[in-house]
Amino acid sequence: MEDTEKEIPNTSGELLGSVRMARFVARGSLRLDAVVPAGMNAEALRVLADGVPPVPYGTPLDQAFPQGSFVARLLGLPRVAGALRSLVGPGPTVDHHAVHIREPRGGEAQPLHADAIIDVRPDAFDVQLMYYPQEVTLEMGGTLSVPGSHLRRVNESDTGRYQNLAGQDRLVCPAGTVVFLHHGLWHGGRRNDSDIVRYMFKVRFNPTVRQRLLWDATDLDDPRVRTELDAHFPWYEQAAGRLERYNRVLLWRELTGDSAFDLDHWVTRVTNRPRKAAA
Ligand SMILES: O=C(O)CCC(=O)C(=O)O
Repeated sequence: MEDTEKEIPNTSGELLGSVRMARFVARGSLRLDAVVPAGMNAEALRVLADGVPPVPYGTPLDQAFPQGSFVARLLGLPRVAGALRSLVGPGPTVDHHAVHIREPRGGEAQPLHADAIIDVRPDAFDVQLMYYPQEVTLEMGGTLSVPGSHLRRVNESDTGRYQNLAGQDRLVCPAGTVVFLHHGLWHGGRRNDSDIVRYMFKVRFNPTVRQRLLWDATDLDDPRVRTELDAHFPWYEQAAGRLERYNRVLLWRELTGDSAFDLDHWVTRVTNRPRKAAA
């Protein structure tokens, strides 16, 4: 594909550092509180109520939303653009987008799910941006998500029978918050028990470049990178989330190109296939 980087409306923005990338790899999400200015949040309530025209699957980002439109400006905000570029690189395509409206005192909580079908890509991932133009209170039923669940691959709502999991996160956030989710993260909209309509705008992005060292990796050797990658989440079974830590190592190796990286020898042990003949 032609290098369209210079035409992309969002610039490289403010790139993430390695510690935040490692946190994303461990948690499966990145939260940017109140990154969208108040004026744009007020505008968003009108724009989202009117609906955002659909775009065909796989539309290059620079062609998906008209220049100067609300969504183009949202995605061009330096911290939003920088996070997106750090995660999926320059020139992503828009998989799809949707305005999610949860009516006041209406509807039901969504079952816990991962979007789309099981997607086990070990060396690439999509991200979903979720934008909340209003302050979201607990009553408004913010999006539920389960930190660290994204690498436990499930088919859509296989997880729907789980009502509550230890350590789950019910989003409560200030207006203008943007959250990026790894495509595999288990999540679901909660019931809105307030009198206020709750809006959320979601866009899924597919990378078009290899997801390797796309962030500001000058702090790659910071010891907090390893601490983040080793994070434990309360829903893991007794074995302390070995499978999750194992899968994080695989992903971190892909993202950095460091094929020797490991935590507690897990991947080194499992990938050990000596070829040397015995003397
Ligand atoms: O409404 C929400 O908070 C989340 C909805 C959602 O992510 C979904 O429908 O997949």
